[in-house]
Amino acid sequence: MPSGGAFLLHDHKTHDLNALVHPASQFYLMEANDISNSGLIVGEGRLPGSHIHAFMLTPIDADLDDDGDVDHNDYRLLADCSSGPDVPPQAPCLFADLDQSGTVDLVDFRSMQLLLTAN
Ligand SMILES: [Ca+2]
Ligand SMILES: [Ca+2]
Ligand SMILES: [Ca+2]
Repeated sequence: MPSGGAFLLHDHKTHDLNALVHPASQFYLMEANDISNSGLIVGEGRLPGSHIHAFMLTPIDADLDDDGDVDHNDYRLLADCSSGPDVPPQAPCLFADLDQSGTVDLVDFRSMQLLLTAN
């Protein structure tokens, strides 16, 4: 594991941005340079054996029922829409595909777990 990394300071806690990257991605975030008002984060990183690339991280909105928090109700909505690794979500469940990967699967559950704000 290379030294350094990209971190976000939020609510007096340090979050390792590399822990939030899709597990299947081998992209390593080396440093975060800026964050926009809407939460977009830009910085530099690289793939194994590759040159340095700029990255832009797009925040995931896991507040599925739009009530301002991410809790068990949002989790239930996601569970109801879970389609498995190779099955595209049906129209009413498109919102549950948090990472826009085309399926509602364990990666979306993991994303939501990281974002849970209440229990
Ligand atoms: Ca909610
Ligand atoms: Ca709620
Ligand atoms: Ca997904």
